Amino acid sequence: PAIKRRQDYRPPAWLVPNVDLDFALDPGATRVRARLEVTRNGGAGEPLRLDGDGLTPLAVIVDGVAVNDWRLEDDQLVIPLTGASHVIETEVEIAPDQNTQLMGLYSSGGNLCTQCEAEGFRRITYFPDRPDVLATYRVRMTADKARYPVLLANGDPIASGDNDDGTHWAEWHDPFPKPSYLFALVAGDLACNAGTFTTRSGREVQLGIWVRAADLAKTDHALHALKTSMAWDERVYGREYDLDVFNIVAVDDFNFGAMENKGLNIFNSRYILADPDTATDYDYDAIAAVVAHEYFHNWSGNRITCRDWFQLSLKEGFTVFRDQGFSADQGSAAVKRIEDVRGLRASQFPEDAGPLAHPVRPESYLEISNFYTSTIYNKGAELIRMMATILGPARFRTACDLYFDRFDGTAATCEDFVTCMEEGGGVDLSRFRLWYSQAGTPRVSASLEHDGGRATLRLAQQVPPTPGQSAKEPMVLPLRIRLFGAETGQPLGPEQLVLLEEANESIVFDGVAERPVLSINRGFSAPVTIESDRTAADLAFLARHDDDPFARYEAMQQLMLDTLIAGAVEGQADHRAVIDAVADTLDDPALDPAFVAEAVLLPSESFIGDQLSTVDPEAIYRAREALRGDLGRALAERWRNIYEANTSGAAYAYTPAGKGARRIRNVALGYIAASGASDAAALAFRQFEQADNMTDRQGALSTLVNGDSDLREAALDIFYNRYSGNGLVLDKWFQTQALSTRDDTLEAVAALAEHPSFTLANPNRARSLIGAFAVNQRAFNRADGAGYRFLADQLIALDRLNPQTAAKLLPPLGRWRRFDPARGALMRAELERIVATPGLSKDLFEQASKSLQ
Ligand code: DPP
Ligand code: ZN
Repeated sequence: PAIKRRQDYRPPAWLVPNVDLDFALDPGATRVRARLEVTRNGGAGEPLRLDGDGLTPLAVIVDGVAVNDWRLEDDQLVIPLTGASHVIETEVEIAPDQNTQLMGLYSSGGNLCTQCEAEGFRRITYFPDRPDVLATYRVRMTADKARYPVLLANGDPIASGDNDDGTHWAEWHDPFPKPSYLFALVAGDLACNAGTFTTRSGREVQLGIWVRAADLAKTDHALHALKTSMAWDERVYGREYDLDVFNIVAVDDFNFGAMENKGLNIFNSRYILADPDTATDYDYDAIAAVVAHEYFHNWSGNRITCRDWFQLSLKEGFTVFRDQGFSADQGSAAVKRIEDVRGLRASQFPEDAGPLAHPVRPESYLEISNFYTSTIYNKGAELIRMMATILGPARFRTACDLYFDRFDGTAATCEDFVTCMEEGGGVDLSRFRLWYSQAGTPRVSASLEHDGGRATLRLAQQVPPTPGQSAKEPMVLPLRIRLFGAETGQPLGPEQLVLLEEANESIVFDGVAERPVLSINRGFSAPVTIESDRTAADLAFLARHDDDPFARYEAMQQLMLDTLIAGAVEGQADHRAVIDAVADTLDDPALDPAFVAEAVLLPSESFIGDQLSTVDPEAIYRAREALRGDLGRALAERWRNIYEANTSGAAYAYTPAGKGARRIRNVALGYIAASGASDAAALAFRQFEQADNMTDRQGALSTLVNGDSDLREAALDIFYNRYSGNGLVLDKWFQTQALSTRDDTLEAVAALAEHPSFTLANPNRARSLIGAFAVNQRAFNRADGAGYRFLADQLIALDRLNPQTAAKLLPPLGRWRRFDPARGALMRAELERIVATPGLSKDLFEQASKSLQ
């Protein structure tokens, strides 16, 4: 297969200003007729090239005349054309029922829906399927009225009617030129939770959340989140909605979380459906964030799209940054920032340190689906955040306005965005651009010297080599810094924004009488790793006194991490400093319980592993369990008090206070269990039985699942039977068991893969068992390699159905350099087995072959 390169970009030879599509919808055989108005764009003599994937042309008509001088080159339909503009008509037949890849037009739960990003439209009809070809679409659908009473597409509905044969039809028109990846249609038996939103200029928008009738009661949260998002984007970015309708449809089978099709978002049902009995607080938060994300794409993605797929972060990084800002404004901004950094460290940092590392603007790819990564999304969002930090809020807003104004209606590049940040913000970002081209997480070492009244901060940065990039230049790192007096606990002067641009720099602070303690990278202002010479005492001091909540959390994490690393490497460690710091945090009445819950959680096993040159999963597990046990026992009374104090009789409410109480209570339950208390399982089981919400029920189940009490099996059975008809909750049942810390987790997961409720055909289900297991560091990395073999077997099977989802689950196998040679050899053997599999998709081939390098 051919590698695509960024530098090979050429403007399209033909444009398609208008397209009419006519669908005769049927799950077994859908006829698609397309009428394309094409106009030459430069270069005379170029034939028209239309992408197709698995299509066969039934007819090709040029300017009203059937022709046969077309040819197929690979999957492209090539039509010789002589003039400057023509009308091309084609007809194809596709089978939505057979579409297990879930790209293009497919069936889900008896309904028909589409997914076209990145290159799914070519599985529906012949078209120049690239994001810089913008067309206005008119779509006509005909379908059986009893089976598919609802027909939706992009834009506004313009006409509909009934035929004599039991079918009906509808026409939709989208006046905004859009790339083909934003095309969507839905035909189904769906109920609607309807609402309205009036934009600030007075446009009344009809909102609809479409689901199967039985799920209608679970859509209020999503509808509320949509209205809140619409108002937020007007207030914060000055962006208004632009059509008369905005529809969201939830489907159970979906590769992504959701898709921002113009006026017709299609969602994975896990990011729409919620009620207290079935969704956790985390689910509620995620639903609001994803609804906001897809809505925000209407401007950052749809009104301004990407010139080519190498620019994917232009829309994804910016839109993640926007949804992070939205979520921060809905509750605790500090806790949101902590969660986002935790997520970045769990997925992006390992990606940046492994064989699949790539820049935020990649240079090449085999399969674009493999580049919907944490680097494009989450590191991309950090790049926007750094520019916003450098510009400050007012100038950042001016620069965003300039970007939206200048590039509205076009397909733009990351470079266009940075140029607007420069012009609108009045800053020079020449060197900053390295963030788009250099992969790897920079490491910054910081040491602070104090001599007389002067403090000197020495900073050094280094960007590690990544595949294809052995030598790196120093980056521009915005570091928010503040010094605190070690004796008084008071800040020594205001916070400063230091722009570290060289490999080595020193910063001098005068008039520092007291010994200073360094608070650095406050708010996680740059996505880097900080190595400092701060002692355990200094970290404990910051965990108590820092006025930046993120820095306070971070000091605690660093203290825990140092202790855990010592425990893993030396087999034992002094736990007193961590215990004291956790006690102080628990005792501080000024702190928000949601923040406390984050601050007292230990770093994950994999994050501890990421700090070590060779990961020893057993030693890390033991060190972490030892510290958890000591914290549980040393602070036993506190955990009990917190547990009781946060057990209110009041009914479930999704409010910041309710969320915080449930969070800290479940953390306390975890520590009570870790202490080895004899009543821990009974306590968890009581919570499990009495819970009036999924957060408490799943929290209790997770605790029970790690143990070996009889109550474990009882709880799993009750949970399964109670929710056997609810796929989203069954996903939790599979996932909770796949994440268990027990010794027999692999055997349990292998048995679950044979469970009647398990299927690889549904991406959520596959991820809930296979994906969750592969990030369970100790279970997956069993010394005998059985975890690796299990994953490889599952991926090979999944690849035959759904290559995109299979490829997304491969990266844990590529971490072989991080482990001992014996494990490394076992991982490589499985990667080689995957690569050698006949008929492998290019998705999985790209991931596996790159992971071997
Ligand atoms: N649907 C995915 C997202 O919104 C891809 N655009 O990020
Ligand atoms: Zn997105």
